Amino acid sequence: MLARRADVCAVVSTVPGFNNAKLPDPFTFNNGTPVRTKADWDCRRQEIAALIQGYEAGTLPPKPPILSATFSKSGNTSTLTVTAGLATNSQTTFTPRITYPSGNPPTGGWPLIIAYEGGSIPVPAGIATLSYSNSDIAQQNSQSSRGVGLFYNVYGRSHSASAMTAWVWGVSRIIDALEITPAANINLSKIGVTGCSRDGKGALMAGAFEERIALTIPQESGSGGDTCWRLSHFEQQSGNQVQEATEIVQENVWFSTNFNNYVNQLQVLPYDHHLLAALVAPRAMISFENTDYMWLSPMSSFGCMTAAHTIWQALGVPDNHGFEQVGGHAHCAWPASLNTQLNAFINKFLLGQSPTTSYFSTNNQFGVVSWQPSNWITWSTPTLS
Ligand code: MCU
Repeated sequence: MLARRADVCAVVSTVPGFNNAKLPDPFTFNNGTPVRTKADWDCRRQEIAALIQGYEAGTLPPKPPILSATFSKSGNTSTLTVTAGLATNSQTTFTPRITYPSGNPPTGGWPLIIAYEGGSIPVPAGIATLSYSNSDIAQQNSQSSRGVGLFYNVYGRSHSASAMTAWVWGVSRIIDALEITPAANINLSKIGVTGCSRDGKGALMAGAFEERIALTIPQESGSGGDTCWRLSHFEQQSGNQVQEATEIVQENVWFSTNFNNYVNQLQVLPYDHHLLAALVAPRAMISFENTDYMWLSPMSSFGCMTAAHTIWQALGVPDNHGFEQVGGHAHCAWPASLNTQLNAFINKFLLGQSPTTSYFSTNNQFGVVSWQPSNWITWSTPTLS
């Protein structure tokens, strides 16, 4: 783990005057100086995290003063009771279920996958699964869900956090709870997170902002997830019917109300979602996409993750970042053809094995557009010392 350098990192939530129609350079600080070392990257990472909160996610509150947990077990299913809040009159309790494998736990406890709304991937043997009811933490039905859910009972209905940011807060409180609950017997260095579609967007956010997550597995997260806003806009302009920022802010409450101010001027955003994914690095991530649904914005996800991959390359761990994009299955239905890639990431990063995780591919079925890297990626990738 790199040393935290918040004291010396110039962290701001906006960059006034920024203007770039191409993808912003991961390796240049807000003030124009280059990112040369891994310690520089740690600062740059903090810059990016603040920008994403500033423009589109709202503020992610830190660990609150009230945090307690209890654990009860019945057969292979157990309940973790998490209480978190600011004061006794502003706290909340939620009770995620954990399903354990049978048999004896490995030394250090069970690996765990936190699955947004239960998840949609086949979890292999030997891994515990926590079913995370993220929609209870922050509802996501329509615009009417703004400020509704357990998170807002603590922080108030008008808190700036988007639903996805509130979900990250809930994941972090679950991990806080596991830390003080040895009876749960979870290996805290072997925690993964997954979710599909809207919950895939959320799983990516959790991996980005919660550094205790070892493996992030967004599935068919589409626009607002492992796609870039600028690339989705280009797809739409070119004739693909994809989801764009302008639509997504009207559909639901996944983003802060502040993001409404930027959806028609994406070039002023000093980040795009290649830098959201970059927050996960050097930790492991593999995202899965489905080209049968143009709405998911397929060129955008491949291009965006290709751009994000340069950060893992710069950190010397390119095989910690995978991407797989196929068709031939319904939205959020898992295609068995991707079991090898999924299991490789789980085996390596949650089960401590040593398979290859060099998986990054697409079927290139991008409708009327194609991915032209030189139109979007303007940086050369350094080797960070
Ligand atoms: C791909 O995720 C979303 C999509 O962004 C929405 O526009 C649509 O309404 O719902 C998708 C989803 O969550 O499907 C389950």
